[in-house]
Amino acid sequence: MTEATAIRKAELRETVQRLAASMPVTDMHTHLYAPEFGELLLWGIDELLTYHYLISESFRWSDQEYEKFWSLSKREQADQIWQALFLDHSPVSEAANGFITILDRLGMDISSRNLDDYRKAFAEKSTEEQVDAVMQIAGVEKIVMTNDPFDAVERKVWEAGNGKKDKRFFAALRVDTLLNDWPTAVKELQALGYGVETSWTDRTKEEARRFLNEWIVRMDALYLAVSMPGDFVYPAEDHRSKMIDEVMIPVCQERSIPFALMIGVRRRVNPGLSLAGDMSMRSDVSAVEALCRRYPDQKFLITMLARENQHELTVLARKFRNLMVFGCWWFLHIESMVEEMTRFRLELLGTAVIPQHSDCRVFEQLIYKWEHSRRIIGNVLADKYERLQDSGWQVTEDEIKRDLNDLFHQNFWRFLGRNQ
Ligand code: HDL
Ligand code: ZN
Repeated sequence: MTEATAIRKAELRETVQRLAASMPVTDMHTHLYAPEFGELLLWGIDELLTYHYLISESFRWSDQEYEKFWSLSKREQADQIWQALFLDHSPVSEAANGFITILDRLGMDISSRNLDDYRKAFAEKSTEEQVDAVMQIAGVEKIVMTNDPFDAVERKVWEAGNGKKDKRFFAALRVDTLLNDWPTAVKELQALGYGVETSWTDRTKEEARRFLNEWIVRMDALYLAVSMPGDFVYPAEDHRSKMIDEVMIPVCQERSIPFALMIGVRRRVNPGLSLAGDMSMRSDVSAVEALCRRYPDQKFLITMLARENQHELTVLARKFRNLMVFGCWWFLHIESMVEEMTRFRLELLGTAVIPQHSDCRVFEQLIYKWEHSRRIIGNVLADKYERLQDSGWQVTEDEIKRDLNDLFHQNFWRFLGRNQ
């Protein structure tokens, strides 16, 4: 080992943080859209302030009727949330703090606290300019969307052949309705010309497979995705197991794409909060174990929502190489949980994990979600490299870059079997 390539211990942490802050990212699960998707791409101050995370937090300070809030304009809702979470109380939550990070990195005068000035500054940008600026600041090179053919607005974009114009954006085919609301799926599929019926006939299975195949091809979908309630059990004598075994796995195998399961949501525990009313719940990791064992040639991207499931899921990933654990999802995308999960994931899996995705819904969120995560992941990595150095193992700058590139980009594309 030449002296030149070894990094002195005193510079190691700074080197890791510098590289972690600038390593290009593939954000493998978001609710963002390419500019071609028009109104589906959310950005700007009022969308940021009415992010469902902030809506639920603002109600902690308000006894306003839910209906009253929902009857307000988006700007009025944003004003109300700004007052409650930023002016009346310090913005210390991850989502509120993140909003300030966004304003600062976009060059706003944070000391003014003048929301209308911020609105004016944002209004000077076009959608394309904001998308380019945010991806550059956040260091995000590639974005995987969440794509639902049952969404009429989105379907039009794909049918017009505009879904794949921006090469920075990739599709994931979202199949929640097929798994979690079959009666509705039957109606939607029939309306789209697929000969399915509620009863599980051979024709129904064939037509459901045709639907998935056609949309995977149309979108060039990187993976099939579903979010599952925490009470998901597998195998079971139920619709979900039949849909997974007889439709989804065969199609994923045919198309050689992973199946992503995001497990542990309990939808609408407080219906008055709409999208902000979902809750997390402990899930059964043995369902994932059963899938990975039954289908050793099928790749599974898995994330779970309950903190209590994280260590067990990470241990399971040691047993199944077709299981790739990803992200600190939703209520786990907070600094304390990202720190805790990243630490034991590296300690149990080395760098063979996808430590983070953003789950962004509003474009500028990329800035804080990735800045906060990069800092934490870099810090945990630096601890591990320092311990190696104490034992005489000299980590080089090239090796740090390789490890960070694996974590932020290459592990995902390698798992897909695609080079990017
Ligand atoms: O189901 C999902 O993909 C979740 O990420 C939900 O969209 C959730 O509402 C969310 O935005 N989490 O960050
Ligand atoms: Zn999501």
